[in-house]
Amino acid sequence: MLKRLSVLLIALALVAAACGDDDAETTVTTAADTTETTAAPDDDGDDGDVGQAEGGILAAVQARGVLKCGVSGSATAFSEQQPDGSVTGFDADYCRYIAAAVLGDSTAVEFTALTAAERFTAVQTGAVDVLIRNTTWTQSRDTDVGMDFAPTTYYDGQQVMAREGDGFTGASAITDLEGAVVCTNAGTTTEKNITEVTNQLGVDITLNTFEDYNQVMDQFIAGACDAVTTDGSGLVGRKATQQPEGENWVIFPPSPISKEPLGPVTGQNDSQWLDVVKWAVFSSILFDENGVTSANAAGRAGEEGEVGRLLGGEGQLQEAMGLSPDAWLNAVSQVGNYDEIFSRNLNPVGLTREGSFNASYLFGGLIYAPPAR
Ligand SMILES: N[C@@H](CCC(=O)N[C@@H](CS)C(=O)NCC(=O)O)C(=O)O
Repeated sequence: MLKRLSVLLIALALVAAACGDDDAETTVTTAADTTETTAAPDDDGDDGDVGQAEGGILAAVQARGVLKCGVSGSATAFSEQQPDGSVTGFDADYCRYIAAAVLGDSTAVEFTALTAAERFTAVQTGAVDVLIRNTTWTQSRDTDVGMDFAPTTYYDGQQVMAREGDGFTGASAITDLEGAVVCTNAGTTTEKNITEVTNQLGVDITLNTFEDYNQVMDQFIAGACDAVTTDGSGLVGRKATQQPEGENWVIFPPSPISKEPLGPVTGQNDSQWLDVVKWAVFSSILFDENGVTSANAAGRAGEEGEVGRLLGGEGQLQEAMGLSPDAWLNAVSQVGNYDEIFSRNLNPVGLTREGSFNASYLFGGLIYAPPAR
């Protein structure tokens, strides 16, 4: 049933600082803040659902036939632009998973490389439909900055990387950074955490921030930074790909200085679209829990119960959310379940699930999805 909703859009005021970061003083006024919404009663007599109106992002993606996905493009193993222009990685595969679910084609993705500082403005302006870019779920981003967060796909935490030759080890502490030049990228939780933690500990560092992480690493390799800091996964990826012969980079402290739950992001107040992105992630986790893989999904479609429902059989729920019954079948067949996506992209740089928060709850981790029924 079509919902009718007349929405008077008063200018969407995007007062984003030049770097578009998420500091409290950067006010991003969202449609919801400046909109007078008249929800006309629709045919079923309710008030109409804000966010499920005609013209939401789901309808736009279906009409366009392409998903616009914002990624980093230079985050090792998460989203890396290859010389031929293709984008590989864990985050890139989640873009493909959503495209396969919504459009039946995992290749129907237009990737946009975004710096950390650009990313939320890109969501607000509609330049991307979804942002999957090592993005930490925080209170201010979820509220003031105008974002909505899908479930966490990677539980991370911030650490520091420095040279063993400078006296650092994997057991080093933040206090060992006294007097160091520490570098990171702008518009991140990273710069705030390191500032807060060093202030709390009374450790004197010089923090230099750059627009993108390639610049940060160039400065580190050139010796202009004693240490770099970001999400642990990013440091592991950079060490695996950029550590020069004869040098040993060490990552510390053993216990990260912050929580960085990373996952897909949509613009706030489009709950139908958020549901699609959310359940795309959940379906990939449920397939992992149930041993449904890219190789066996088609053969398991006739099963009774949760697996059958997810794969489009009797009792399927995909149609009710605006997708085709075989949405998740297409996604898992073309891209794989959570474990396949994780292992394919992250194992090669040394990131593994076992014993980490990213293990399934069945093995003591935090990767858990609500039931599909
Ligand atoms: N998770 C943090 C940090 C995100 C971030 O920028 N991470 C770095 C390291 S993984 C990155 O994506 N670098 C790649 C780039 O700058 O393109 C946040 O959401 O603010």
